[in-house]
Amino acid sequence: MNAKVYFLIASILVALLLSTQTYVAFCAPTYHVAITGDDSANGAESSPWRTIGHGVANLKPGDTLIIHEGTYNEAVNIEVTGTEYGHIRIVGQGQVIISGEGVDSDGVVLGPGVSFLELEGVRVTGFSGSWGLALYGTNNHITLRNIEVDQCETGIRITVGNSGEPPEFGSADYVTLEKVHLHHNSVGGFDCTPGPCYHLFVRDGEFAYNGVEAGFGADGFAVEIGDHMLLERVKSHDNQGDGIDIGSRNPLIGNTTGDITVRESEVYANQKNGLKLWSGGAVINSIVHSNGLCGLVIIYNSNYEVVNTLVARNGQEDRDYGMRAGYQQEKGLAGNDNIKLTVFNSIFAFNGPPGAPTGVYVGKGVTFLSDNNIWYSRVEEEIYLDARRKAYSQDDINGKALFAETDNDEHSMSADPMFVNMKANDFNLSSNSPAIDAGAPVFQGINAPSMDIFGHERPYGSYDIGPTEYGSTSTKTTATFSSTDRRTSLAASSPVATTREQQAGTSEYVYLLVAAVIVTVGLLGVIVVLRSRTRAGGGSLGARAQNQVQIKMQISQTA
Ligand SMILES: [Ca+2]
Ligand SMILES: [Ca+2]
Repeated sequence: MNAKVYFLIASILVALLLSTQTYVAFCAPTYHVAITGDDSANGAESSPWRTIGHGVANLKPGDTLIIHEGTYNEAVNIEVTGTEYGHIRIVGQGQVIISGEGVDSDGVVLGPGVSFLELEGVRVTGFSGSWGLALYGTNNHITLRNIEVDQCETGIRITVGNSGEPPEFGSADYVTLEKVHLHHNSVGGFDCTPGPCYHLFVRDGEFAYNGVEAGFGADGFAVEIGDHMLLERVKSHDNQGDGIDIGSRNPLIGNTTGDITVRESEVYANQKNGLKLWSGGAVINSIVHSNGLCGLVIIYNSNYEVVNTLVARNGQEDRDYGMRAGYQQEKGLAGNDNIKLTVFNSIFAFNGPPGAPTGVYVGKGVTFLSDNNIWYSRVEEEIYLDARRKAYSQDDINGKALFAETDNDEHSMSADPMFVNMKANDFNLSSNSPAIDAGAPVFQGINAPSMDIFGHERPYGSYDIGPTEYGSTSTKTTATFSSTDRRTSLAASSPVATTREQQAGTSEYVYLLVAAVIVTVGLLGVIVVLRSRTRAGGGSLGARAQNQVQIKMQISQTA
């Protein structure tokens, strides 16, 4: 290449790099909002702004806005977006409350197209007729961390539009909720209606006491359409509707990967069903108990896995099943004639009162694969297989009649799992529990998880049945996202399943790599120019170029 052209290109690249990305990555300012501030100030720590809305409107990619302790009585419309290398961060310090008292609009809104943004450390409360926190659509790479939303109509709403219709402003992708607590909202806790939500990660969330004033079945956590979802260490309880309800109106059923995982989670005391999966998914190391209707509901055609999970004491009020798969009445968008359900190392116990239907209902269209489970709900009708129009009793399970007829449950049993104190909701295993060491390490090619619901190492001795591993106390250091723990399809998407710190670290790494390459190219350009000058005896253009390079190199060293 012509040396001068080479050098010119390199110089332009270096200049562009210094003027934009460097600024974003290393020089982006931090602004401040405080209740003692003034919106005509400059937003510095010593002269903060007064309103969050004004502060947010002044942000650029890479900026951070610190909200200082206090109650802010305003709706916050966020219309500025970050970029891949310049996330916008809005961070509450101390107890920050965004109050909707007297405000008649949604509380905190990420407008259409707002992406690469992180919001953390705020409580949104009192937007009583509106959504507390909303992503209106076409939002991606959003992290919500340490957020509490209460006393609103819906806690967090993602996408805008009516159920069953396309979203008004597009989908939401790569949304992470960490330590989000949504409670006492009058309609629902978390609601992605109409959706879709793709790549949704929820960790350490709590969804409780939502919908209690609505008088109808509002769920703690609901996604109407979506795929690639991971919920871990989530608690959804005491909601008026279902605890967790995923994929209820998914028109892509049959085409989705069913890449939905709920693990190390607790779903209990919801008025309606515990956990409803409409379009595939895995339930691992989880507890579903004391829900008014059915504990675990599996509906449309897809693959489902239930592993090391406990389903207990559901359907007491409404005489329902512990689990039902492919229930005939649940028809609608898609079929229930081709469901694959694999269940192992799990406990189904004390579901339904005397006189209730069977412990578990398995529909005609379900390919049911089952082993190393404890079935202990109904003496005479433990498992009903609709394809055979036959209920299997506890004697059929223990006497191997079920195994002889179906090839299932060779190593399963009907026996009291011996919880420590179920009345007090303590579902740990007693020392004499038959669940201890009675599980399998692998079934149908699916590995048992290498930790239990507490993050303790599994197995301890042999694998236990249920979400806990008796006697194990050592915490796994890599508690989550071990590819061996997870389903293959989810492992394939694992690069996105990172924490914000990891994402930021990756972005910076990529940025530095790009910078290093460009600077190297620039240096090569200098060398080529210098060598060509030596050969050619120099020239005025070369001398100017050399000066430019020297100046730019000085800038890059001090940037
Ligand atoms: Ca529901
Ligand atoms: Ca064990």
